[in-house]
This record gives sequence, structure tokens and C-alpha cells, in this order.
Amino acid sequence: MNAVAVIDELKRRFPNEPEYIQAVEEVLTTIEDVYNENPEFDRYNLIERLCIPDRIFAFRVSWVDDKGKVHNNMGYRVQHNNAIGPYKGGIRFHSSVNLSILKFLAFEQTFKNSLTTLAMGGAKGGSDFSPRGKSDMEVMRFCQAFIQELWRQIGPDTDVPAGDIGVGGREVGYMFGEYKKMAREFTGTFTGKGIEFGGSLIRPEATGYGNVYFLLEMLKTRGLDIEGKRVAISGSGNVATYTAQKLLQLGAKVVSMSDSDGSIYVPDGITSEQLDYIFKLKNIYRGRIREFAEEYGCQYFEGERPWHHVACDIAMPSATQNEIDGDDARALIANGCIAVSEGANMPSTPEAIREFLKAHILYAPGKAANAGGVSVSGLEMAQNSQKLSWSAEEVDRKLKEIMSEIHKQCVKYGTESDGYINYVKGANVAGFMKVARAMMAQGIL
Ligand code: NDP
Ligand code: 2IT
Repeated sequence: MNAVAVIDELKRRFPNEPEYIQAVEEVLTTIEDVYNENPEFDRYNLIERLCIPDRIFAFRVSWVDDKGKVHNNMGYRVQHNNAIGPYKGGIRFHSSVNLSILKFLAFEQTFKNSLTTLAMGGAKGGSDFSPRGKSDMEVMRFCQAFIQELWRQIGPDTDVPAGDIGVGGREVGYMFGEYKKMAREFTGTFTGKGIEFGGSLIRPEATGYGNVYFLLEMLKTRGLDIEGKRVAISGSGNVATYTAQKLLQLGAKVVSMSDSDGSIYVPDGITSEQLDYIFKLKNIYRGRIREFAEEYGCQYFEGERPWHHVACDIAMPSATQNEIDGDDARALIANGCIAVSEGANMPSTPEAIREFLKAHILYAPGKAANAGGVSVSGLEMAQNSQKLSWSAEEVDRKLKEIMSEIHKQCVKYGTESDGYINYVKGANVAGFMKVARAMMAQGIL
């Protein structure tokens, strides 16, 4: 395989899909050597079959708002690869959603799920519908309309959706309810469900907690501890808030959080009482992070991401793709940042990643660092199929073990001759090898 040639061909065939091409390019350039060490891969043209999704569903979702107006959104499900298990991955509701974004997410998910040690293939879905500013009933009607179209394509052993941006417990509940009604069965077809109807304890916390557990493993490689460290977080949604909660439990200082309108800066770190306020602000009042600044009188940077404004030891981007560019990366490094652990999917641009690797700081790509969420989804599927539920302690212990195992795989495949651990390469090679071997064994499909 010549990675550049494969990427050029994908660019030619999918010219309007920059995020998809970006994600593919990052993986292909790091697996090229190991791919070429196994000539049978190329004989089976494995690489194209791994980059192009198995199938994509696209459909119109029509729904009626509270004033009686009819809206037509697009809905999608990208089933990328099921070589190692049923399709698995979240659903994103955000005005920016398009096929390029969902194809990049489904591609990433395939490698991430492979790393988790569990049996899950990769998928992603969503809609350009934004829950922001919508009433509960509007969100419910939208979720029902979305599932009326999607329900035939998903199932407990076929494809198991979950949450992502704009899709939390409320949306999963509405989608699961409609699925159950259409399919006339009660099975674990969604993860991230409420505790009362098959959800797993620790699933809401899992992505954020898992990212902190991964960070602890990285810090350990340099003999460092988290206590007292200043951490800049972006976002204030599911991943960001539970990242902050675990960091506070461990004695770190959370100096920033943000949303799509701006970011706050609290140099001494937010208190747990202030974090409770953010949980309520986001989940109950569905307000803005600006209101935190008004309530507590801290600095607020309208329209800005945190990276240029904060002095921090660690950055944990937990909002969205491409939210750290080359300039942001250089600013972080210049301000003393020693570690970046990605809660979001692909939050760093290729230029930012190059800066982190050049500076030899600890840098964990999302597919390794944020895999805790889908891992506990996998544990939720296991509990559902056994029709029992595990304690929070048990799930948390399993989550820690999985994050530690993912870290080990990154070290195994990513350690360079000078001892620097290239987690990008480690995660990509480890994730790739398992899927590649499974695809080879199953023939050309
Ligand atoms: P939420 O919807 O709960 O929160 C998203 C947060 O990011 C909000 O604060 C939101 O601000 C902000 N945000 C979203 N889009 C943008 C944007 N374009 N520019 C700036 N800020 C933005 O989502 P999650 O916390 O679930 O997801 C966050 C990230 O983590 C995503 O990249 C997701 O793919 C990834 N992830 C999520 C997992 C999960 O289990 N939920 C698992 C693994 C990764 P606002 O409210 O203003 O929109
Ligand atoms: O990006 C992700 O890993 C998720 N949004 C979670 C997917 C899942 O199936 O739990």
C-alpha cells in the first residue's frame, strides 16, 4: 500500500468529505509500514475495504414543532465495519452534522472499539437536527420520527446506537421507547439507557472517567502525579463534566470549561459546588456557560476556546472535532502544557498533532483516551444479554482495567527508538491489526 495514493483516490471519489479524509489520512500514514509487512493484506485490497463503510443509510426526518410548523431534517446511519462484532457507535444531533462528519466518526469508532478488547464493530449516526432551544416534546417527536425510519436497520446483535453530541439520557430514552414499540421487543438495542430500563451504572460517567484513568497511566510513564495539576477542559457536556468530576476527586484543578459560545477561566480551579452548578445548568436548565461566569464573577471569553487564555499543565479537549489548531497547540506548549488527553473525537488538527509529537509531550488521541464510553456501552450490552446488572464498583473496576489495557497496547505498538511513546501510532496499529486479521479470516465481503 502506498498511503498517499490510497488517500488521493479517496479524495477523488469523495471530494466533499474533508473530515473523513482527515481521519483516514491520520490512520493510514501510521499503519503503512505494518500493513506492508503483511503482503497478504494488499493482495486482498484490505485497505480500501477498511476505509469505505460497509453501508450508509440516509433518510428524511419530518416532525412538527410546538407551533404546528413542519420541519424536515436529514437522518443517517453509517455502518462502517462489523468484522469483530455488531456495529456499535453513538448518534449525534447537531446542526453541523453531515456525511463527512459521520463517516469520520464511524471510521474512528472501528479502531476505537477494536482497542477496547470487547467485541464491537464500528458505526455512527445522527442528524442535522439541533436539540438546542427545542422543547422536551419537540425533542421527543423528533426522536420518534428518527427511529420510525432507522429501527429496521438496528438491533441487539446487528447495530447498537448510543449517545454523542446532543444525544444524552433524555434522547436515548425517547429513541429506545420508539424502537421498543416498533420492533415489539425489549432488548438492549441502545446503550446509555436509564438505570430503570437496562442502563448500566457508570455509563454516563464512563467517557470522562476513562479519559482521566488513561491520563493517569500516561503520567505514570513519566513518574508524575495528577494532584495539584491545572487542567484546561473544553466543553461542558457529558464528557467534560464527568472528566471534571473525576479530576476534582483526585485533587487536580479544573481551570476552564466552555461551550460553543465561549469559555470560562478560573485560575484557582472550580470547586465541587461550582461543578454541581454546571451539571444543573447543562442538564436541567439547559443554559450557557456564560451564566456560570455571571454567577461566580470569573473571567469569560466570548466566542473563544480555552487554549490561548489559560495557564495549564494538562489539556483535555472534550467538545468537538478540530477545536485545537496549530496555533492553539503552540500556545499550549509555550504555556507549559505537558499532556493532552482527548475526550472529544479528533479535536486536534493534523498540524496540532505534529506540534504535540514534535514537542514530545504526552499526547493521547481520542480513539484511545475516550474509549471508556463505548467500553462501558459494551459492558451494558453484556449485562443486557445476561439480564442482570453489575454494581457501580464492578463496572468502574472493569473500566479501569480496560483503560489500562488500551494504554498497554499503545505502549507496545507506539514506543519509538528514543523511548518516546507515540500514542497515535500505538493506537492506530493496535486497533488496525485486530480488525485486519478478522477481515482476512472472513474472506472478501
Ligand atoms: P454533549 O452534547 O454532552 O456536549 C458537547 C459540548 O461541546 C457542549 O458543551 C457543546 O456546547 C460543545 N460543543 C459542541 N459542538 C461544538 C462546536 N462546534 N464548537 C464548540 N463547542 C461545541 O456531547 P458529549 O460530551 O457527549 O461529546 C463531546 C465530545 O466527546 C464529542 O466529540 C463526542 O464525539 C466525544 N465522545 C463522546 C462520548 C460519549 O459517550 N458521549 C464517547 C466518546 C467521545 P453547546 O452546548 O454550546 O453546543
Ligand atoms: O464516540 C463514542 O465513542 C461515543 N459517542 C460512544 C459510543 C457508544 O456506543 O457508547
